[in-house]
Amino acid sequence: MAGFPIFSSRRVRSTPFTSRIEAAGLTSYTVYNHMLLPTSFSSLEEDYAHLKKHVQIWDVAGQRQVEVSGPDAHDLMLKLCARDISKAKTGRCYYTPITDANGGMLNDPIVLRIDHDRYWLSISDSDLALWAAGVAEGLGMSVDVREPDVSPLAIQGPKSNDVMAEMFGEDIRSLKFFHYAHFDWRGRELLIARSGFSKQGGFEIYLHDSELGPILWDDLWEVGREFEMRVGCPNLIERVEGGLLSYGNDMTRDDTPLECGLSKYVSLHADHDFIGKAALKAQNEKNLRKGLMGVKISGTPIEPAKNPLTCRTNGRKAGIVTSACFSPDFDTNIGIAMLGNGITSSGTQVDVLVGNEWRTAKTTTLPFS
Ligand code: THG
Repeated sequence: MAGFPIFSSRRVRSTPFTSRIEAAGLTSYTVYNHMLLPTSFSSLEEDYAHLKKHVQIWDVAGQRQVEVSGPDAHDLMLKLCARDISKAKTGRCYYTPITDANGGMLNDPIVLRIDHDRYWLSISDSDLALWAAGVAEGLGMSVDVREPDVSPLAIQGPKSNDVMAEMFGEDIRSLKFFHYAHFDWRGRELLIARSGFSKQGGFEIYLHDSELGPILWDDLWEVGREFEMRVGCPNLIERVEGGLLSYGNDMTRDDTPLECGLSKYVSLHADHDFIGKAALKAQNEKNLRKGLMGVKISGTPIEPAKNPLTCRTNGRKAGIVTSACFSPDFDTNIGIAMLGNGITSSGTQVDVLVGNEWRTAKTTTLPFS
């Protein structure tokens, strides 16, 4: 993949782990929440094969936290989140869409209830703090919205349990998916969740003090040695296979969570109103005009594209492929597509423009299986 160097600054922020990932052979970056996020080390295919077999350490500090605290924090969260988190418990993580008044996707964070009046939203790539602060201001709520010094570090892959047990003790093996707890490290407590942007299993450490980034990294690195741990990052091939959606790529403000296949995280029958609820209810009653699906694209392996690929059926525009790559395990090109024009079922044939060549493709359900 061709590209240009990227210069960081106060705007394009480095992370507490930047020195370590650059020393370990980083080959490309993207920018996520105004922060550097690694996108490849060896190659997309090698990183992928290693992630599915061993264990990797990921600098995902770009998954910034928006902290909402104060007397009206809970009420503000109910206004913001499409998922009903009115009974959210501390020690749990909740994946939830956040929508504007039209039901358009603004973000899809993981919500952590840190205390009864304090939440963290572990955000995807949009300025959610501005939205949250604006909503709070407009409603005259008494809350504080800010970005705390918290940087997630992920340990992902089938051997992640072994690395984490060696580092933090055997108890961590019983931590359940999307639960979090505190674990001792060098005389302090680290918040650790069983979560992460892969389907290979793993953990996320929410480091609450940037200064400790390199020390935490080095300690994990030392422990990981015997488990063939490598540096990695969210992997395009693995996440497309698993149907993990990337905000800004697979979905934008032009799409609703219902169109994105996220309806199980939308609570249209909750007692309270959230922003976007009325619009989503109205949409739910009609048929959806478009929806996210998987596609298998024929022909030789394709390179990940900078822009969405155009799709058509019977010569008419049918939508776009938003993420695509070659999957070694499925031995075909796979993609995530937002398709309309009456395409709703799997097994439908569409044509996809790759470079200047029309390829045939077939729709499937997500995740790929
Ligand atoms: N971890 C943390 N913060 C994040 C991400 C993360 N913020 C940005 C981005 N990723 C948010 N997007 C997602 C999308 C999917 C999932 C997590 C974050 C995910 N989904 C599970 C799945 O699809 O299997 C299901 C979750 C559930 O059912 O509750 O894990 O990765 N800290």
